Parts: sequence; structure tokens; C-alpha cells
Amino acid sequence: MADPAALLDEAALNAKAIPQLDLETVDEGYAVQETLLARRWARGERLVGYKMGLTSKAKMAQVGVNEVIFGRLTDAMQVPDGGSVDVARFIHPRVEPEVAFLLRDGDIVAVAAALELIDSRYADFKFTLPDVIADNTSGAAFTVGAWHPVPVGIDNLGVLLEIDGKVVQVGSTAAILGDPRRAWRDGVALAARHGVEMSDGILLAGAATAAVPLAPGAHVRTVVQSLGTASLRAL
Ligand code: OOG
Ligand code: MG
Repeated sequence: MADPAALLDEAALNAKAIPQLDLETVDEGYAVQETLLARRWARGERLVGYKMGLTSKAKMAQVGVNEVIFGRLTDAMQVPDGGSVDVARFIHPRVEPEVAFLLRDGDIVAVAAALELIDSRYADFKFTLPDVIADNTSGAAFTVGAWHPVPVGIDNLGVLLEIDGKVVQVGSTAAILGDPRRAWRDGVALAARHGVEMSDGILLAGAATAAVPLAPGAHVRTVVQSLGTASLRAL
């Protein structure tokens, strides 16, 4: 078989879906993710953080995979808050509301509302656990709202996802493993088992609700109680 990392990289670059890879193990998935990211570092992209995936039941049910996963965020994926993103670059983009942590020396120093744009490189957005890990956990783009000092409790904050001013998803940060800080703790341990130190930069804790298809022209905003908003426009 052709190099799986090259297939995934080209699928993303050409916005053209590929068949599932049918990788066999989680370790194999992370090894392919590493090689995929190496191609991006070679093109000059920089690591700016990490993302957790499938930390809520709504997300697990949506894609039929029941295990927490992690991926990497690069500078090329970041869209400024209120900025625009050309969705023609993607295959079948979806958007989801997230909580972002700012990590410094292994501690959470700030927290923000965030949006993640996911885009599976696999046809029909269908994949197995090892395959979605290899695909950098469907990561495509993200936006982080204003950073806030960490409030005392972040385990039950209301979350709204709006498209063109209409609420399309409602949830709570409680959906994220009971508390988004657990996604951080579990994520640090999971990443360490795969040789990755998740101590500095941005960390997306995983979506609180199912993801919603993102069409050109849509104005997307998330509101997280006590944490403010994050928004982007799809071009
Ligand atoms: C996998 C990525 C999951 C999340 O927040 O749960 C994720 C997918 O749904 O394609 O980013
Ligand atoms: Mg996500």
C-alpha cells in the first residue's frame, strides 16, 4: 500500500476524500499521525497545541467510535476569532463547540470558548479508531475566543452553537468527560503513553455536542457560559 501518511496529506491538500486505510492498531494510527505531521513541519507549519477528540457521548455516537483520542494543532489551522475560513479547501467540513485551555509548563493558565472545524479525509466521514487517529483526529481548523482566568468550576457551563444567529446545538461542559479538566488530565496521560508531552500551548478539550455541517456563507458562533464567545465565517 502507498504510504498512508502521504495519502492522508494529499487528501487534505486536494480536498479529495480517500477510502479508509483499515489500519489495525491504535499505535499504528499514532505512528501515521506522527509521519503526517512531519510532512507539515517540513512545509514550515508550527505546532501550536493539541486537541482531544471523542470526549463526549454525543461525539462518540455521531461517529461510532468510543475511545478518547488526541491530535495536533498547527499554526496553519488557526483562524482568528471573528475571522473567515474558505470551506472550499475542505471535503465535508463540520463545526463543533469546544472549550480551549492554554497550557504553560503542564498547568492550565487560561480558558476560552472555541470552535473546531473538523473534516475527515475519509469518504462519507466514516472511519475506525486507528484510521481517525492517523488522520490527525479529523482536525482541520479552529478558532479560540478571548482567554479568561480559569473560573472555579468549569464542570457544568452551558454551551450554545449558533449558525446565522440560530441555536443549532445546546449542551454543557459536563458532557466532556464530566469536566473538561478531565479531558486535559486524561489527554496528558494518553499523549505521554504515545511519547508526546502535552505541556504547553492550546488544548481543545473535545466537543460538548455533535458537530454540524458547515456551508459556505455560514456565520458560526459558540457561547460558553462565563467564557464568552468564539466566532468565524465560512466563505
Ligand atoms: C473525530 C474528531 C473528534 C471531538 O471534539 O470530539 C473531535 C471526528 O469526529 O471526526 O474533534
Ligand atoms: Mg473537536
